[in-house]
Amino acid sequence: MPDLLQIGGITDAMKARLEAAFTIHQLADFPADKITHVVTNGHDGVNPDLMASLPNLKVISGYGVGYDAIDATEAVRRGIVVTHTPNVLNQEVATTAILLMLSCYREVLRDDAYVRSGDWETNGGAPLTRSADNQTVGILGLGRIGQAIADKLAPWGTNILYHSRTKKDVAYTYYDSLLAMAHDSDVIICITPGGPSTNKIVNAEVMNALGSNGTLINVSRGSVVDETALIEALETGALGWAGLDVFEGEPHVPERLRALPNVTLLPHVGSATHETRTAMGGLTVDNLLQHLKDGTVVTAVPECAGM
Ligand code: A2R
Repeated sequence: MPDLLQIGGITDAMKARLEAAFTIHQLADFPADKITHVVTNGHDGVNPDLMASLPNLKVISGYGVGYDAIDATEAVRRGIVVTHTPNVLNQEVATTAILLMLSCYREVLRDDAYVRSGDWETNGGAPLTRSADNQTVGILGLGRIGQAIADKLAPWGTNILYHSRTKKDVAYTYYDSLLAMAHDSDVIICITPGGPSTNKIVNAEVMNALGSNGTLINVSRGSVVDETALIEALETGALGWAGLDVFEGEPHVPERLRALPNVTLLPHVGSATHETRTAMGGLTVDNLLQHLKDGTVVTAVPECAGM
């Protein structure tokens, strides 16, 4: 059987299908020259030294849509196909983005604490919150997931703006400047890929433009937001609220961020439901098994599309 290197965790269902087709090796001990396939995830990816040490590697199958932890250009140069799991997680990540937005607007964490502490009984009704209806939401990255977010927000009477590198054929308002979009938005939702081109593009200037009544939601990658500037803006009130599923040095989250009352923090669970992870795991394995069968894959990353 061909040899597969497993990086990070996989589900029992993935393991069962992979074991039937491959000899699975773990990072602690693997025969570098025999490995032809790798299964990994968006967080761990494949580091450059490891890629260089696997002379017979043919496929890297990523469990997740983001592949910024894999150097796809270098993989192409080495003749390695990289795959990911687009589309099957669009709805789930969109739900997570909206969950964070609603949590910020309706102060879900504050009010939950209000009930649990007994304050409701002692002090009476909780302070009022803000309506999430009829807001202007700027989507940073109107791709597959960004579009799903826009679709889910439409029934809320939302005015949708978006910024991406290219204008799309959609009815929403395009901004070629993120800063200008931030000026005009009540909420910014980040859903671009990570990597050098988006590194810290949500900077202090963008947060100031979003303003003290503004809300920043990040379900993309921690690297997209300047986290130090974010903490500063939230502490001073230059930015009103933040809902974050991803962090610069995750799973480490700075103490100053954890101490803030105006944030909702999630442990990178954008796609983490049983249903969606089952679909993602299925596609991750399909890519590997199809390659064994006929040398093709189901969902190559764009850089590898022509291989
Ligand atoms: O390249 P464009 O114009 O199609 O825009 C893409 C946009 N984008 C950017 N926008 C502004 N500045 C950039 N430097 C930049 N780079 C990319 O992000 C596109 O609208 C969007 C990405 O959409 P998709 O490729 O369809 O990705 P998907 O499946 O929506 O997932 C987005 C990310 C993943 O890479 C993970 O990091 C995360 O969501 O789960």
